[in-house]
Amino acid sequence: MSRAQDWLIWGSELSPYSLKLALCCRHARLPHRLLPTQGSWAENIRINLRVERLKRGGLPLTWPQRTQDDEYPLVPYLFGPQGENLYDSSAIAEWLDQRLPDAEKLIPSEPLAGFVARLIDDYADEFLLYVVHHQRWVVSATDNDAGQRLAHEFRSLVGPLRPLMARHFSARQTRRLPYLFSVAPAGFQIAGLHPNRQPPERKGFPPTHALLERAHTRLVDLLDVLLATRPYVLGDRFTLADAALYGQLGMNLADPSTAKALQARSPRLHQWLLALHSGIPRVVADGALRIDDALKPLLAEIARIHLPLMQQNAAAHARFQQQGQRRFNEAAFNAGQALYDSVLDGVPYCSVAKSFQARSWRDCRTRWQQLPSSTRDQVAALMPGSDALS
Ligand SMILES: N[C@@H](CCC(=O)N[C@@H](CS)C(=O)NCC(=O)O)C(=O)O
Repeated sequence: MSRAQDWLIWGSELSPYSLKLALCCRHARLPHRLLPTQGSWAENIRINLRVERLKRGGLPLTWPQRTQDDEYPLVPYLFGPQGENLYDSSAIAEWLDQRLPDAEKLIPSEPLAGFVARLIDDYADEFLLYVVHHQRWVVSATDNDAGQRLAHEFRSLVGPLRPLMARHFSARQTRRLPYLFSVAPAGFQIAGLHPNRQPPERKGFPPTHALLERAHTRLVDLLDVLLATRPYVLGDRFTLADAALYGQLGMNLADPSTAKALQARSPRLHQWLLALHSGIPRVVADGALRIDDALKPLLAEIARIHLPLMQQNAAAHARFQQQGQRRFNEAAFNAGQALYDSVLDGVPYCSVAKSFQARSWRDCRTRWQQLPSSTRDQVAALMPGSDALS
């Protein structure tokens, strides 16, 4: 197959959603390259312009359908040889499923397994991002080389400016910590770290470092136990739930302090992430899925953190919309607008209302309402707190 036939992912190994998307493409056997790192100078310029044209509405979006609550990210995007333009790693998984037989679909067609796979995907996309971004820029702040790795990926475009790009990107991601739910306690300092790499506190925002680190510890512990009983999260074959958890937790495989702690504390999970990072998922036995009691700890974690956070965000978003607020997400956060206070897992927090999360929660609740009542009962039996979905 010539390079001209390749599908192109505009993304980065630093991005959990790019890792997730690339793994889904490997699973679907879609021939692809990751740009800019695997692209030529000319290709990278061309694709970069294609991203900008798409964002400005100058090119048709193949999939998904957008709503006013969605926003285009920096990465990832998927571009096809026949002019296809796609974004959003979960939506692309849906799109890839069209080309997969039932027994290999990323989103299982069985109602119970399909719903649970999407719920785990939402939890990973909307909350775990906060946990792993914190692990990189706080817990692994002194030894992560993320900035250099990004500059290396963009070497064909930035040439001698790589060191500048590396520093700029690291400072940027550190500055964004409070927007991504990681707020330092007053006076928090990491010895030996440059001032623009010090994890920030924010006036009026309660600290959340401990909340995120406890959530990380609970998750890696329960996944290490779960993966001792099955090759993939939902059973004997790979699904979107695996891709989503791998995308987020796999991002920290390159962050030394977090990776070392993960290997020591959750060796099976660490090995599982390494295997997905370098390989193609395989179907084990007859690929049966098991939505059973073994999933209760993971679903309890989702009910403990993700469901209340999505509910609180959706309520704040609706409240601000009623008040005529039109700006949400990072732009509002940076302007000190659409901020709300609440409590998560017993910890007070302050955050900005996020329209894309309100949309994700709306879609999740629609899927819940469309489930047969017997399936809702099965979910409720496995996940106390599922009434939050009603
Ligand atoms: N829902 C999107 C999320 C993509 C996303 O949030 N990407 C991050 C990079 S990992 C981003 O572009 N963040 C905005 C920024 O860094 O300015 C997906 O699943 O693909």
